[in-house]
Amino acid sequence: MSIAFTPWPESFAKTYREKGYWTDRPLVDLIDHAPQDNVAVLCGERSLTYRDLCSQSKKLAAYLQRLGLKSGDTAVVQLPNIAEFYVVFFALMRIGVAPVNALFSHNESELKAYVKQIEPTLLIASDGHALFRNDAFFKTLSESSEGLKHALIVGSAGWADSLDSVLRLSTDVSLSAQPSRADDVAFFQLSGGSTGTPKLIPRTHNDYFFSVRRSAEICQFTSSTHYLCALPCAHNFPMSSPGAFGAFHVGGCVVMASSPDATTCFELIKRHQVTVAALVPPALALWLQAAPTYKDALTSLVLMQVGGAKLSESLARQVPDVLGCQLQQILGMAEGLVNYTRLDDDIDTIVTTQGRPMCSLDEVKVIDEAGNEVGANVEGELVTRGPYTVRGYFKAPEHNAKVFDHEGFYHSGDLVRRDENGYLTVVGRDKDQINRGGEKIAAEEIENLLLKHELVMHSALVSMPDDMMGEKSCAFVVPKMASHGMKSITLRKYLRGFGVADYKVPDRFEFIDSLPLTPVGKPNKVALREVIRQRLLQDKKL
Ligand code: AMP
Ligand code: DBH
Repeated sequence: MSIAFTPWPESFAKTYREKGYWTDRPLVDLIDHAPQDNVAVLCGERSLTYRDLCSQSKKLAAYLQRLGLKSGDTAVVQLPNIAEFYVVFFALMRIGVAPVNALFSHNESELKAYVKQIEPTLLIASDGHALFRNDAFFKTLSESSEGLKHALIVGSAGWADSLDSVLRLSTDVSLSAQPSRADDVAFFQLSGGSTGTPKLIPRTHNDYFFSVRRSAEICQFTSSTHYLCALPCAHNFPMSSPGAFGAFHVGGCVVMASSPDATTCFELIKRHQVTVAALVPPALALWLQAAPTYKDALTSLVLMQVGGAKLSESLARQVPDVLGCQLQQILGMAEGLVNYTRLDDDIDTIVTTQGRPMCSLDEVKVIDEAGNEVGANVEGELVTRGPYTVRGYFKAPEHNAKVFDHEGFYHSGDLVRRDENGYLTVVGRDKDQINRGGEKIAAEEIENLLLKHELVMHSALVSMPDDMMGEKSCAFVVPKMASHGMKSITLRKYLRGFGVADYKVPDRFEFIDSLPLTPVGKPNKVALREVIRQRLLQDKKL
């Protein structure tokens, strides 16, 4: 059985195939067709060749098949940056099981929401995460979703089957199952979101494979590429732009870093002669600070990719000198469209723009509020459709009706300017989201939780400027009683009680008597952002 999703119209699919963009191959070909003796993944002291990666993922696939998992089933996976992430991903691909790969920073609230949406059969997680040290949370999850029968845990928690033992002890690799069809859902990508519940993005083999292939080509990945995976491995950027999958596609090597921290990464770069790294701007800023002390550690690095949030021109300009390598900016989204500055672009284009779309069939329009296209260098909203941009979120008809128009264009909520050469520069955002140094927070999700507090009457979450992160989050709260004595710490604790990911807990709370409203009666977030900016100026925090 295949998983329901919004397909591309037949006429588009035909063009994408005719152009050779969709090749009808399953994603597992990324590793099955790679030179098997090459090293695919370096993780701590472990080194896995493509042969190892293939055989381990076959073992796991055979084991899961014996458990009864079948094509069309789904799984929730939450793993840190370890080699098993890829073993698991490709094992699931072999038998047509579609995972949601949660970020390791995700917590009870996010995992519950994913389980509710996809009703998985299987959970694969790590006992390195507090939620999975015992079976309590798994029990809660399986009570809410009756199909969720199986758990596999990395580590030695002892309450579920151990992934390590399956990979070590199992010998049977006989498989009767097949990958899902190439134009069916392969897995779900996560959206940064702007709504109360996080939306899932169904990605097909065909569309994702294309974006990986084309990205690897643009970034000139080869079998000598050593790619440092320092961002959370489940994120679309280090997975596919070109990311680990781009490295696999050309038989290159992925070096796993447990965090983007400069000292951790610099040691790995030196030890494994890393050639390409991908970061969000706050991590880049820390690398730039640390690099002068470690300069000889970075000599192998040829390309530094930066994306996920707006990079300032001043940081961008430092990269070639301080890191001794080339910069590439990327404006991407888990929904699809990815823009790259090209390796042979002039330096001004590289430091001032976020690149241009990766292929000629990416249709990008920049539109005004009335929906009309604006001219070159005029600000407007980026809307797009193309061979790897999805046509709808998973099971979200109402939200889809708002963000996908009748021609199938995805309205990104990003405000951009496009120059005469098609290069995009991000200038703002028209969606209710905070971009905390690349980590996206949907304002509504946190506002809804705050409103559940018995003493909260209204709440509005807005971004506030921050030197390091670009943006942080500030919650304006109107308490029910004027002399409330309510404290930030109370609300922080309250939110943590729901088990939301740490990065979503507001950095600052402001208690006010009423929210300023727009003419239609919604919280006036423009005004609130100005209020907090003024307060930060007063506090000399800006
Ligand atoms: P997500 O929906 O979580 O995949 O996040 C994608 C969003 O991240 C985009 O729509 C942009 O708002 C933001 N983004 C990604 N890359 C950049 C960048 N280079 N500059 C500014 N914003 C970015
Ligand atoms: O922020 C993103 O989602 C993002 C950034 C860079 C992305 O999805 C990508 C590249 O593929």
